[in-house]
Amino acid sequence: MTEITAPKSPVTAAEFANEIREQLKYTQGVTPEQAKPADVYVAVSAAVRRHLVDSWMKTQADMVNGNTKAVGYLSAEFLIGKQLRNALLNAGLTEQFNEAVESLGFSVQDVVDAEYEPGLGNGGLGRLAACFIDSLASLGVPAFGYGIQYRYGIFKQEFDEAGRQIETPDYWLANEEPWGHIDYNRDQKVSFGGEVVEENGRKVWKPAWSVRAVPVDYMVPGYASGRVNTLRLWAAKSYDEFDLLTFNKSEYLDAVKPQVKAENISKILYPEDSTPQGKALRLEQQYFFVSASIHDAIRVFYPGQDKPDLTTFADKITFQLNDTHPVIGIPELMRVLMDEYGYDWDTAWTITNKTFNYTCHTLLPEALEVWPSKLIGELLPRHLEIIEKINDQFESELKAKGVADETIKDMAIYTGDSVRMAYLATYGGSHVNGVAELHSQLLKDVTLKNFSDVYPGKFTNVTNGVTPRRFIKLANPRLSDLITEGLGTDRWLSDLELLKGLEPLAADDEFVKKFAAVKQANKVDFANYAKREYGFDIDPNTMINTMVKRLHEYKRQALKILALIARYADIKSGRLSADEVLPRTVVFGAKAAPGYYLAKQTIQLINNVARVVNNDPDVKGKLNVYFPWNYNVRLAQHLIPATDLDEQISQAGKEASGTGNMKFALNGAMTVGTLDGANVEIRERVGAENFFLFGMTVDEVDALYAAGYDPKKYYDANPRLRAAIDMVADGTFSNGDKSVYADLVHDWLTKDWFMTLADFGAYTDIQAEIEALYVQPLEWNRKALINVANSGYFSSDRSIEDYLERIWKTGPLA
Ligand code: 26W
Repeated sequence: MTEITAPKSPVTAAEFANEIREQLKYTQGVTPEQAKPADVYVAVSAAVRRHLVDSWMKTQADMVNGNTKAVGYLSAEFLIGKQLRNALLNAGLTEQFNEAVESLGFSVQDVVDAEYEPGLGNGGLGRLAACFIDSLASLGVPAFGYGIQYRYGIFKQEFDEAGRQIETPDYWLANEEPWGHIDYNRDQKVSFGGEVVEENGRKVWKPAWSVRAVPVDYMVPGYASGRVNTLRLWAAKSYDEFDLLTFNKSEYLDAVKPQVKAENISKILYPEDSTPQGKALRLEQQYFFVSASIHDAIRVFYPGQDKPDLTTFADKITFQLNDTHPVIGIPELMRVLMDEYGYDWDTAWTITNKTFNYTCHTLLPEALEVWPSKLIGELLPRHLEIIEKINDQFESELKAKGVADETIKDMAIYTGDSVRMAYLATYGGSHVNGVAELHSQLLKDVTLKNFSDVYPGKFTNVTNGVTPRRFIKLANPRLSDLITEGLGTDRWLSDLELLKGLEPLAADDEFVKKFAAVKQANKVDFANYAKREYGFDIDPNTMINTMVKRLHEYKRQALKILALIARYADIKSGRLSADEVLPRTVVFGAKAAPGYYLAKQTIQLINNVARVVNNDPDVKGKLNVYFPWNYNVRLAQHLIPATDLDEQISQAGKEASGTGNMKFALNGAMTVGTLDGANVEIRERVGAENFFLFGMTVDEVDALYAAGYDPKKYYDANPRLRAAIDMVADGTFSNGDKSVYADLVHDWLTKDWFMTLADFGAYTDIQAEIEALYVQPLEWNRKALINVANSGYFSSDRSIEDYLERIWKTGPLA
């Protein structure tokens, strides 16, 4: 008997169909006959929301009235993906939805497709935030996600004729968006600029301008927890809709200027990934959402109190700073406590220090935000004063601890010219964590070494995780059913370590064959999807080899594409005979930051390698390359379950964690990867024999840098590498035009900062091992199944449990 614990449906399919009809009639004003799929989508969404409202309200009431500390997850990005399927799952309405929609004469596919994916994040950091709020709700922990409702999300990526990336605006709010509820009555005022004056011996900030922060609330339903939390995304509105005086002179454009300025703040998500741009608007965004959120928390937890006792604030809520983006919250809470509520510095500091914790998501020094003091001074003059004072206090503290003057200088939060947000976060909060074991170790040993020497107790690790609801249950229903069959229960969806129970089944050939059949069916599905959405002709009987992530030099898409070119050259030159070649379909997905030149060249190169290879009869059926544009959560949900081999090939010591790697392992792909980020822990758990490891370690990388790295040596020494680079240089992938990739080639041969060339040999060598296994489907799938069985640790539920225990010191509502 299989034990089913999934949420029970509150209504029958017929009842749900009636609810949809009601919504169509009373909210949208259409009959089912007049309705389009998009109408049905809106109606269904509204109907599901209604099923969640009672739990939502009860969760809020229990949170405010009880004694369980809440979590405020402050993040500039929440890459939540489509909402409908997830809401249906957690409301226990999936089956009813399928039946009801059909009974109304619509196709489920059309209705689901009508939802436009909100792209309110760049990549891993934003998606992690979305997984974390899902897990918090599923564990029953009271929590707010606090962020920004950007009107334009991450750009839509297209490719032009030449294969170059073109960015177009992502106006995701063009049609009715049924999930976000705008709450005009719980707005907050956020101010900027002006000056600080002394009045009666007190500092008073006289700002120059203000914007209205209006919350847009998204329900975050837990899975089988009966709890629904809130994702509160702030939208910026103007106070002076327009300046009437100006308008009367019929200078319309001038009249709407203040409105444009205010509303610009939440207009667009910055698409930079890993290199912060010191732009005023970005600091405005950060302060905007953080200030509104802090005031919102005070409003929520001290309802109706003019003089709340904020010495208890840190017992009501703990704020997690998702990277440096919300770190301006530290001086903001200081300011609020001192200037708005009259607390002295020391009391304010104690509260602030207890309230905040900081997660670092990078190892690239250039990705740690540093703001020019001048900019902070102009935009937030009072905050700059407070930051200076924090820095003074910090220096005294370090002196008292006997830290050397030179080191104190290195550790400065405020240098005079600039403010280092990562240092402010480390000193201003209680805990600092990295996002995988190796990353947390490197933070202590390298990036934040001085801080970890002085405050060793602050540092901890929480390895990232992903939500099994979206990335297994919704993305891969076939595998979900097989897991439930294998384990005899569906409880694994709330306790992913139960997957361990599948391990004995890896010895059962019949079960492994079922597992292989799931993968094969997913590959067929994906081939159909790719045909429908992109016009690609993918052969599902080839190995599907995927590399999806932001395009960045350190992630080394270049390594993959060079190896691919070398393989192509092998076949072309006859070095490899056609029947020696294992047929492979390589799928890339990646967006490059619009101003990141080498990344954009790499995109162009991939597209053109795809064009040449896919049109060459000599390699037909042996090697195909596809680059579906606009990689997003939706595409991930289709592609990951269909993948045989996943690429996690960053230079060791550069990828903080990676979370795609976890999604692939959980969906039964094998991984080829370096000892970097969470790869290390994945390999430890699934077993070295079930992971394709290659490449230099962190220590080897460091040693090679120290010895003086010369990429040209590798080019000279490896004929296959040389042939591949020469083909890029000689115009093979640019219709004979040698100039197109000249800069990329020049970089490889003279700089190659992430040592792509040095790892090329190891990377191509491991391919033989990969292919030898792949031709034994039973053995390949046995190993893939062992990957699934041992990846339960990588549930974001476990990450959240670690945060609760190590950092937040709170738990589920009673
Ligand atoms: C301000 C510019 C900027 C924007 C984003 C700088 C840095 C970032 C992020 C730190 C980039 C990011 O998404 N980091 C990724 O975070 C994931 C979740 O922890 C990790 O899995 C990835 O390894 C890490 O690159």
